[in-house]
Amino acid sequence: MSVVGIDVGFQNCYIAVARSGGIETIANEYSDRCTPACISLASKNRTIGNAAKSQIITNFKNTVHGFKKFHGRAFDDQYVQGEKSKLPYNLHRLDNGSTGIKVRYLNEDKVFTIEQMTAMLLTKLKETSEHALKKPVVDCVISVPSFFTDIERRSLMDATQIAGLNCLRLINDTTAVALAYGIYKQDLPNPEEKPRNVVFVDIGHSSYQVSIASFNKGKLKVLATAFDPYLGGRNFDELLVEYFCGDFKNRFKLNVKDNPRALLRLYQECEKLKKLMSANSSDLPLNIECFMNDIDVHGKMNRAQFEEMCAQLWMRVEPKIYAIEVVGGATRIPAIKERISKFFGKDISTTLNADEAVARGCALQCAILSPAFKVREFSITDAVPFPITLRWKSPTDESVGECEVYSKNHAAPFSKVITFHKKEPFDLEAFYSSPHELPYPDSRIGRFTIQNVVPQPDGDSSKVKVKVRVNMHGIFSVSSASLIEKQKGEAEDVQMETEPTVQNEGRPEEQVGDTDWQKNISFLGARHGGSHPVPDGDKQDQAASSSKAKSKVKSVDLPIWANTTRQLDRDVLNNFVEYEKKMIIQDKLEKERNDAKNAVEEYVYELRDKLCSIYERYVTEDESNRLTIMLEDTENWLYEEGEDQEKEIYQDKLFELKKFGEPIEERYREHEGRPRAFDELGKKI
Ligand code: ATP
Ligand code: K
Ligand code: MG
Repeated sequence: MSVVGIDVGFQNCYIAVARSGGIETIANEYSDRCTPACISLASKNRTIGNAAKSQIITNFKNTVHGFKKFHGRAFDDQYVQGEKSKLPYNLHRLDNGSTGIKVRYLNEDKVFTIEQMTAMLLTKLKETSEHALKKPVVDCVISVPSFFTDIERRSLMDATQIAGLNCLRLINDTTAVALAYGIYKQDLPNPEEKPRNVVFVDIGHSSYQVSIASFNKGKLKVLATAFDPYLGGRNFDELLVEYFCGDFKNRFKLNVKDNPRALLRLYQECEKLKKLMSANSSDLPLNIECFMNDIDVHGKMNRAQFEEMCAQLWMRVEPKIYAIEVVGGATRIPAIKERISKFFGKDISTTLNADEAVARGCALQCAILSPAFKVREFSITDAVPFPITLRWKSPTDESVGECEVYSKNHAAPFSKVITFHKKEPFDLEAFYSSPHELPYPDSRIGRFTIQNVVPQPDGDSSKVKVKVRVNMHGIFSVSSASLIEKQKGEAEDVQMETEPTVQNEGRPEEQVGDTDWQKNISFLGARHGGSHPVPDGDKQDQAASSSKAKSKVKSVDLPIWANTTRQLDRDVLNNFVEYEKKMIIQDKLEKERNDAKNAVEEYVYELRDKLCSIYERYVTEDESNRLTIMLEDTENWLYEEGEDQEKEIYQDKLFELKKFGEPIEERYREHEGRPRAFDELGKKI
């Protein structure tokens, strides 16, 4: 079992793994611990990560980045439409209304879903971890913005499946940071003592997340979360880009926005400038050669100017700050740090690695969930970011009702059992209670039909127990339902209740007793936690047996028909899984083909070099001339008809060359080896 944590950022991804007893962040094939969230599609393959990032400008129409927040969003969504106008690649409306990305791939127009795009990225991250761990990676924990709604989380989960990963938990970014912070702390208060409260701030490229967590020995509980899903480092880049677009229009008469390549270059340069300004308060230059119409442009900016320009954005930083621990690339901006510190009235702390804390937290969570890995017991209770309401109705029954089953900041994961009294199948509709505070346009979560409900033999309503749950991933579901059959002579179940009752479900030892909440609704249990992956509903038996007590009721499981908005169909998902595998093979074949070609090229250079140096003494002039011509021909061939051939053709070419090269190599080695062998012998004597 692999222990891998992945921070899938809007711009930057990081991987941490458990290795030789500790958690470490690992580097990719470019010795870079950051893998850009970037995918470039081409006529023969796709490139992902660093290699793709270097194609942002050259292959701008087919190089995809900045798509993380399209998960679960309709094409017509306001956010998607707003982004669309700024993106160099094309978005496309899929048949089901969701957002697709249209590119040229393998010389064809192709539309990929967002799940497929993220799966591509995950494939790369999976391969990087497999390379580091030298074994297959399937199990992992992946980070997600705390404000992601049900649909966005489901969509991300689909992506993990397409990539062949088994995501044990989607963990909120700031919860991962809290775990990375707390698990090694030796001085946390004892369980019965007053907890230590810490505020975590993560400002990345696209969003701003804050959470307050309380710590005691062996556990952390997220008390509250807050966020601005639309404020991050990119907003500052955008302001700089705007400024220089205006500046270049005035001084150089250039319409940068009409030229996607120039605009992308300007974005890159402005991001660099922004980073430089974090460390420097003096005037800094921005120079781009051959920017547009063969014109070199130059401009300048300093921190004070920048801060003035961003006045609107600083205001958005302030209201939500209570911070102590800050992470995320954009928290390196001095003015941001200043605001945070000012608001809080004390110095902020940056004890965590700003770039890697999320990934490390993910890996730690994975290690905790892994039975194969020993790690300190640490329980994590997260918070529900948006309140969830359940509404019920039957086809004939007039009684429509609803109740908020999860309040804002309610502990999660958490299960509840709701008892209904029904004579026929009925529908449950789950939705977010306060659409206005939702950073997503659709408050629906899903519709769940409780099937096979029948009256009792005597015509009375049946007692139906429905279990709802916010699971490890922060995803809501109606996980099970059962009909309690009345036994003859038992008075207990005969009483008629019109209102359903809600019970919290939890481990018996954690029961906190009844808490009156609303008329006819009582809370009985506690957190549904524990430190092992809990598939939906598997605590059912344990919970049922503990609450069943002495009564001899018979319960019958009821099928549930679930219709959650915009989740991929099984068949569609399976097709995507197969297609991802095909693309992986295609990339592998293309790599082998390129390697074979490079091998020919390298051999040409190597042999030519050696012919006029170390091999000189071992070839006749005639032989050398013939071979030199042959090498030159091969080199020309590589640039002409040999530019784009099958792997086998390159292998044959190399074989041909080696037929001439290797005998020389042998003669050389024999001669060179002889005196050395004598030396060795001499030493022994
Ligand atoms: P998100 O968390 O929104 O999904 P992310 O995780 O990809 O995004 P991070 O890697 O945490 O984002 O941060 C990237 C942002 O931080 C970029 O906007 C980048 O320009 C900015 N950044 C990085 N270093 C600095 C610096 N020294 N000064 C200013 N900004 C910086
Ligand atoms: K990141
Ligand atoms: Mg991030």
